[in-house]
Amino acid sequence: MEILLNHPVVKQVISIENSQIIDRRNYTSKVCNVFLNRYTCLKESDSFHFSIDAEARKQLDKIIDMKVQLISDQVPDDDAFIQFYTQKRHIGVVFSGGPAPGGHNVVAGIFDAAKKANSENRIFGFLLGPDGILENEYIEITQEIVDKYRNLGGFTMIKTGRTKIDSKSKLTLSKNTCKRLHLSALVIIGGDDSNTNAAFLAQEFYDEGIQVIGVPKTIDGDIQVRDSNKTVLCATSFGFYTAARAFAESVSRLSTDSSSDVKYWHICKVMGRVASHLALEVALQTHANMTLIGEELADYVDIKRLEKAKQRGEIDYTAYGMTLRHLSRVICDAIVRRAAVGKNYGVIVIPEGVLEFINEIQVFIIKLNTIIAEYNQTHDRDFHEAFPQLEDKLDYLRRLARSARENNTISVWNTRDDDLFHDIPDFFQEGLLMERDSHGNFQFSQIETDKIIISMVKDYLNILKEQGLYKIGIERSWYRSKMEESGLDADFYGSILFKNYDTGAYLLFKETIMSKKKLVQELVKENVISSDRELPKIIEKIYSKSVPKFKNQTHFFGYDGRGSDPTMFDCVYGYNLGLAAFSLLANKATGMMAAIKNLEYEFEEWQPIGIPIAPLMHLEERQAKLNLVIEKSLVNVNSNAFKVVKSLRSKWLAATPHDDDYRRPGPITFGQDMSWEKPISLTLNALTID
Ligand code: FBP
Repeated sequence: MEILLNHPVVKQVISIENSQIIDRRNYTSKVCNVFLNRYTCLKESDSFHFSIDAEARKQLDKIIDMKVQLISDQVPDDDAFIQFYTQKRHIGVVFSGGPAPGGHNVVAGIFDAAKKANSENRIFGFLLGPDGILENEYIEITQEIVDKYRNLGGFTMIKTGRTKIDSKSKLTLSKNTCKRLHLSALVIIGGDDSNTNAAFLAQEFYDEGIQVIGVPKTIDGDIQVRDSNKTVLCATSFGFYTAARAFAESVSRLSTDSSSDVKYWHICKVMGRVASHLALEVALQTHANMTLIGEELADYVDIKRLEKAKQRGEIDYTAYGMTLRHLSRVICDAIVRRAAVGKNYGVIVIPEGVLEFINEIQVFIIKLNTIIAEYNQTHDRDFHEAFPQLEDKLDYLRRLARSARENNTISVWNTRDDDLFHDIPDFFQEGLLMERDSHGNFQFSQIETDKIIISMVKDYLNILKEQGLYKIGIERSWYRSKMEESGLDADFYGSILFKNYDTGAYLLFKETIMSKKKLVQELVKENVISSDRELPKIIEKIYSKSVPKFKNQTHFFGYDGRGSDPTMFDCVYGYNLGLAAFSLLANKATGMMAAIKNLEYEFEEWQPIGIPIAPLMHLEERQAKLNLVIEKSLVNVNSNAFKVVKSLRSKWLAATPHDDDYRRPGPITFGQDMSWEKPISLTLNALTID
């Protein structure tokens, strides 16, 4: 064995190094022009305004009036500036929340810029996310460590975690750690909640002179910053594009497979906790047959239902918003339409957060969030510890509802809620009652959204099948040739069997012919065969071909794409964010988010900036309390990207006899000489159409 393992070929093929990884490590990112200069400074801009929340002014008074800072190379010619810029610093960095491709490059950017300013600067990486700060667990980031992870995915260098620094004692622990390490600055690389945290830390550390800078990270793409005039300051977070491309590649491969063996519907759930940005980008990248966009469902109005109610002189409020039942009907309609042209296969993309936009589910999520949070606030034990099993939780809910009825009090959970909740499958009940994350967010990735939707779709397809409305269209030329081969008159039988024999390129059996028995009855009725005669074999064969079998495969694309090596876009974006973060802290900024304005345009137009975080905050209910948080950006249904997807929806559904319109984005590639691409949604949204 030893000899085999030491064989040079064996050693080579099982090595964890390969040319791709080596190329990635050796690649030096392009930098925005300002960073070519030895020093950078900040120019305060008065062009951008925010409407400030009164509570944010109250809680974050020390950092609320900060302005957007443009990073510039027009540095002042004075010693004090140079002295501060180049002073010896200890900088802490931490990843917070889910991994996002490009994160290692942010650290590399901070490291390179810090060493360029002063080779004695030291960078400390807190381990396992904010827990590392609280518990003073860190490593010193060296040149060797940085070079090992350059342009590679994951947050493996120092790992990550979801702990929130949200109490006085945690703020104090964090301050102690920073002081112990003599940190002059802390950089938090995280999502909306982590940047919210960064603002509170900046406020807390302000008097100590410890600066806090945030960096916009999340594959979800829901940190987008616009000022009150809708000017885009940050078009997306780093990591979004890589995850979208990775998901798109898998979805595209499934489109290829599905249109080859033509027997499966692939149901692809893609990550994105609430916002559907990832699903939208995947739609643009792949032209999957159907893509649900949660934000659109929330705006849905059932006009027919409204009109019916109007005739009765009533207003039907339930017509506003989408129900699960209606959503399953919409999906069935697409499946039935494709089947009618012989396509009993396809690909559907479902955003993991879609349930957030479904009326009845949203109500359950809000109510259960409140119940769990209230329980945790009033009891010593956590709700999930107190009620470990589903039955225990259901029992608690039942008691809540019963007590409200018996005491005639208004409760967040009443007997109607309880009855409705009991009608949904166990696994879904379990999902809705699952533990919330440390920020009180519902964990959509843990719920089998696809399974819930597909089980309803299957039920309804069976009904449509029984009604004779779900059938596979039979290609006219195939039908003719088979009938001719059997010596039967195609036209004679055609007008008896099919409802569209005069016009259809794909022939659909009449709705009344929904079983073999009904087929025989029809032919007997038309005096084609006598009741004791057998059905001609070829007619039986043609009929069998028209009977749909709905077969599906479900897939979840999330953690795989999140762990992908970054696209060139995210490598360069991440690295420049790191440089911007250092520039902000070397210029005394705090409570700022490093960002790149004009990300949606050519690289030459990228403008590194600092965005004040406090003015982005608003009050939101979390864990049954109103909290200041950065607002998540959802898909704008008036954006160009959404409008393009909406208007090409029918083309991509391809419920026509023609070919499907699938797009192949191809794999994420890496090469210095390769032109690098950016998200299609960003490009579309940047277009101004008069
Ligand atoms: P962040 O917002 O922290 O970047 O995480 C986003 C995300 O990847 C979501 O898309 C997904 O719903 C969630 O994290 C999964 O969380 P976890 O990693 O805790 O399972």
